[in-house]
Amino acid sequence: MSNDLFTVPEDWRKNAWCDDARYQKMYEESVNDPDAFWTREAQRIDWFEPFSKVKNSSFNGDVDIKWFLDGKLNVAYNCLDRHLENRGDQTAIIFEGNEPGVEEKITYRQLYERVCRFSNVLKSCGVKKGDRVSIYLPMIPQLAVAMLACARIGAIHSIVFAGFSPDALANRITDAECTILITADEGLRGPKAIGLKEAADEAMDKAGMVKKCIVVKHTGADVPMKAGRDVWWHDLTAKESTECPPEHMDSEDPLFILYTSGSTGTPKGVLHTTGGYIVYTSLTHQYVFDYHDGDIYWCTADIGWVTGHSYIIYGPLANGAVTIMFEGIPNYPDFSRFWQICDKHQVNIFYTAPTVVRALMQQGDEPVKATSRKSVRLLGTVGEPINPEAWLWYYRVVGEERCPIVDTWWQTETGGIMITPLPGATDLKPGSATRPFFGIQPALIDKEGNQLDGPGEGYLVMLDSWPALARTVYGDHRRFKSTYFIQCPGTYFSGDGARRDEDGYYWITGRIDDVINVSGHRLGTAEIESSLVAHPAVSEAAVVGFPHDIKGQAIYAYVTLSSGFEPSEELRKELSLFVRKDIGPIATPEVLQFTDSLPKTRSGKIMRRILRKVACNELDNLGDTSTLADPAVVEALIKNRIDAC
Ligand code: 6R9
Repeated sequence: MSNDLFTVPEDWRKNAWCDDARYQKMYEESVNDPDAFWTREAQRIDWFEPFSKVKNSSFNGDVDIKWFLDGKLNVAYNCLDRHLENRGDQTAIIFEGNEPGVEEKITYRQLYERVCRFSNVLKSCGVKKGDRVSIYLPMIPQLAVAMLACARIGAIHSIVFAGFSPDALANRITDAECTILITADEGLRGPKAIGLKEAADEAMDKAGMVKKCIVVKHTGADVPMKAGRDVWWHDLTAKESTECPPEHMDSEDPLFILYTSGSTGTPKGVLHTTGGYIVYTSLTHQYVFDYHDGDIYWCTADIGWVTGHSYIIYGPLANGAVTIMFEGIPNYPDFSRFWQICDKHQVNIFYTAPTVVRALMQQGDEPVKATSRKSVRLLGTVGEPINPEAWLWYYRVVGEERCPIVDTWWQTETGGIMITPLPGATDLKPGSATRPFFGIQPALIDKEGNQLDGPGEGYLVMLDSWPALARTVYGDHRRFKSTYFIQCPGTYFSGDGARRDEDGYYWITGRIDDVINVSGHRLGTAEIESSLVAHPAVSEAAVVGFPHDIKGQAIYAYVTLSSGFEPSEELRKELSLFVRKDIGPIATPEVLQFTDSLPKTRSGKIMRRILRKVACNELDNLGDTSTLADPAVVEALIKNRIDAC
């Protein structure tokens, strides 16, 4: 990967929450004396009743994980009520609509009142502590209100990304046994309106168990309302009071369920609990993003993903931050939109995904340079490995070499950021998520389960628990154990591969099921993709392995081209040679297919499983394709596939 080192700028070292000496000291304390560390850090949260013990957790046997035992608290209280005295009139959420010019600033007091009102609505619909509530909303303020209202009354929210299909929604409603669904008439994504109520109706027909559907009037589209079941959000809230006492929750009472797909089976309902989750998301939000009072913070994720849960809503609001919720997409009305929003709201901290960075990079520098971005002082990425070329473009063009980049590695299951630079403490290497956060003990293991010392490459595991770790898979604790805790007994198995270099920095190499073994040489798909996208003609690339008689596995590369380049036999040869030169002959793609787009989930992750099936000609068995953003992409891939098996 890249050998460049970007040292911590002097002003960052001086002004950040944490310089390197402080990082070392706090990290050591966090692993050597976790009781002292977490007892202190938990004081950032207001507890109705103090906890009696920091943790009681075991990765063996039945895998029982408990943090801040017997503590009583409420997450909505921590995100709202406690801020009213000192920052009631401060903005909590800046809503930036799909259309430029549509915006709303919501203060902590206003948010508090709306949440209380909606908490009373939920109660009058019969929702009680422990009940599951399904939420299928676009990125509008009511989504934040609905989540916090659930947290306030002790209901467990299960948010389903508004881009998911009716089938996906129905499955999630059924799995979590939700009798309440909250949706909107329509969502807006750039020039398109998405018929959410229509999709919700189809899902409710399938799932059957929904008794009440609360509908937000967002675009005003005419939607059918089923008598006795469907009710308007504004009708219900109008009648309710703006006071609602927060439920006293135990630290280990569930806060939310969020579905995530793994390499096998149906999506898992990952369950997070109350105390540990809010302590950890608040702590990471402060240190990783170096959040100071008054900063304007923007995470571009959708709240339908864990990144939005932890770093648009819970972490930032627990810290009394100003957090932006953006409804639209990066290229509407044009490719400058993100940077225009940064200028308009004077954003200081900007957090997005590598796929977005690459898509914007493909458009060249002009859309970025047309804006100022002077307010921005920190950039972040999450979701997949960022190739050094994209990192450098983000750093040079977007951040004008002034803003550190925090490449944050974590997962739905981990609840919060695990491996990451701290901007005032960590020298950066493009493509590396660098070092563990406080309390996190990563290790690398080989195929036999032996722990590796020093530099090396292996499976990434965690040796001990941390406060925001998921506690179970909803309704299936056995699956929780078998997915994460049996591969290397006594550790949490992340499913990712990683390399550790001489400085102890971690480089995530991708999901371990993405490793390709060519003639006995292990190659990370990320490595080859990174090489391909370094070529100016390549916009995006995805590689998979397919069975090969002699080599065991060979490499099938799917490539989308940058504008101005056309597929040709010459270019195909040139790209193969380029990778061969960059990594070595072993990494030369056997097959290279040009394609207009890659199959992606709606959160932008490339669905390699489908690419593997296409490469292996297993076309009658593509598996679950319900999470695809655009199913038409797969048809085009199949039509143009190159037979090499
Ligand atoms: C937060 C989130 C988790 C998987 C994870 C890994 C990949 C996330 C990454 C990264 C390299 C990073 N991933 N962040 N890979 N560098 N900074 O994305 O959660 O949707 O559950 O995905 O994403 O493969 O295992 P989730």
